[in-house]
Amino acid sequence: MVQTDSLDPKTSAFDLSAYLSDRRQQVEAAIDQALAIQYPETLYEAMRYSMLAGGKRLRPILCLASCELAGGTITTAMPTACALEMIHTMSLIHDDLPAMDNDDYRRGRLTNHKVYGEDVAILAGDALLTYAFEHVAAQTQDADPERVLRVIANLARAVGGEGLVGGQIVDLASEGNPDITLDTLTYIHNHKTAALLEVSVTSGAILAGATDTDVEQLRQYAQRIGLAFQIVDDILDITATSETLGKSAGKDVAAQKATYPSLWGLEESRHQAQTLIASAKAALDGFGELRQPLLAIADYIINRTY
Ligand code: GRG
Repeated sequence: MVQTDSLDPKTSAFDLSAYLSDRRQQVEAAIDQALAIQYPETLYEAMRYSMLAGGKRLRPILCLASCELAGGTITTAMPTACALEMIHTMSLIHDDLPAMDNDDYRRGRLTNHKVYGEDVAILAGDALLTYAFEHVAAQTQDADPERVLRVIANLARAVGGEGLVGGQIVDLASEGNPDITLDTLTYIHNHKTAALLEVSVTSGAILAGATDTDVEQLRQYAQRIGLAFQIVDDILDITATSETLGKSAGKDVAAQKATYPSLWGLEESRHQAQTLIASAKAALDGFGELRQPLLAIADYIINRTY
């Protein structure tokens, strides 16, 4: 539901910042509870260190919003929302390792391996990944088991060789080659970034029992915001500071990575991202008032500063 406390009392317009702040609080409380395990101490400390380090919580919020859009509840979607953040966070932990992007800062603090060592960071990532699936299977309430099974299968596909892992390996193989084609760059980002955003949106809708047609419309929305999100990420790597980003800025140029700005320039990259956001919003035509959060999140993606 679009809650009345997300409406600006003066204008009755949708108040995205109140909405995001409310959903972030709910997601963080659920993550805190899901990870309230004490032993083995170092493992859970490392998992909680990265999971509770802030972050925009975009993937869980998209999942909750699309579940509500399709007539479901926050309670039904919350275990999947938390699982999405566990998978996203484990991918950040592994991405920051010396064997991958080799980064010292993430979400404004030292990376997981800098604090706990590479061995523990790898295992904390592994534990988050596997726990994510257990959490969806064991904790989802008030949803037909067939829907839960579909969500688990879609999640696995979005994360594996046809998703994040596939995108990451092509990305690693392309490093130091600023001449890769637009098709390769788009493959990398559709898999590394857009796949998880896509499954965040479709999972919420599937759990709520949305029709196949509605799930497809939402998939169109998600694919477009997913690619726009990455174009903006590439732009921010050039235009923002490390302090604002909470991670090292300027890494793409330093690693001689092909990016959208390196292929198109900054202005054309902004234009392409704006076009994608407009067509993402158009994909929601016909969903009525409950599409307000997803429309506002699309605008947030293009206007974000970190
Ligand atoms: C998933 C099994 C498995 C392994 C990981 C390392 C790897 C394989 C994939 C890399 C995926 C990756 C790091 C993609 C980048 C996605 C991206 C744009 C992250 C930044 O997302 P934000 O801005 O971050 O939403 P916050 O911190 O706000 O959550």
